[in-house]
Amino acid sequence: MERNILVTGALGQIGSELVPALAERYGAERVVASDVRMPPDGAGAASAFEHLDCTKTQQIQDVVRRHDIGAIYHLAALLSAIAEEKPQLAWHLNMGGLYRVIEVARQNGCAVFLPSSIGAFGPSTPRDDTPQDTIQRPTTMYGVTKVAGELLCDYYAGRFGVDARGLRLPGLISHVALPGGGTTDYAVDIFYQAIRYRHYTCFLSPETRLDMMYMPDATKAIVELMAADPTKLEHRNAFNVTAMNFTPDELAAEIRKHVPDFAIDYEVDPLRQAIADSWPRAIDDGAAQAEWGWSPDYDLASMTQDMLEKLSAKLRPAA
Ligand code: AKB
Repeated sequence: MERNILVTGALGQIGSELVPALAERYGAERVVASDVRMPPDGAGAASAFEHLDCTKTQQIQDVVRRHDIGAIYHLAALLSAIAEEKPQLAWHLNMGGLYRVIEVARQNGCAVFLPSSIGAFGPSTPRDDTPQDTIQRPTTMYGVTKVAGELLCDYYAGRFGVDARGLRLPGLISHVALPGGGTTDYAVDIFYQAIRYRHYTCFLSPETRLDMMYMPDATKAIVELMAADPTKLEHRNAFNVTAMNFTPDELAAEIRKHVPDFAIDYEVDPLRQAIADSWPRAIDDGAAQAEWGWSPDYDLASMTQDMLEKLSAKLRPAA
């Protein structure tokens, strides 16, 4: 019989859409959602919800054994800006959580998915067409935990045979759950403000170019990577993946095609600007394309149109 799937950090930006995607592919009865917070409405698309603090080994062990878990999608982590404000907590949660999860995975024969990030690169990395294998000397605590996480997963795969896989995700755009604490969060906030007020004040400068992806593509990438033939995966723990890259100015221009009176101005936040300036402008995801057939469905135009449609419906006052 197939073993079950555990998602940590299930109430976060990725988890809110990954749980339904996993339930659709594998059946809701096989998916267990967990988070350190309690859900407002029960288990949602999963069969069960567990209150789980990933810095507590015993709690992870109990959930994995009780639900006969065979794969852990480990999403619980702090994002870049909040990690830079609270570096000690970021190390404790991002590294301490991963170490405990992968140890429990080793003991129980589970596969592990880990989201890495474009934040795993730093100012000495080539910023355009950033190769899959290149210099990784990040200058943020978030980046330090992401590179260390990639290496830890490689180590557990090589040393203990843990089927650990991962993606270097770009900024993620979603109409379901807010990100909270990231450098790329502007690309979500801007849609809420465009619909509500026709105006947005951006915390990154107009020409800051970063890779981005719409959440349906991100959940597709995660699900497809974990289902991929392991014999074809050379870079199993840290595939560059992207779908588009743009600047705040270019995103505002695209929104203006649908909301003609939308205006943007800029009040640059030095912390988040410095983080963005240390990241690549455009990464090369050729290895993901070659090794497991990665191909996104959404570009800037189709993402913008879908975001505005879905968010307008969500934010419309009830009749
Ligand atoms: C962040 O901005 O921290 C994340 C990321 C790119 O990893 N969205």
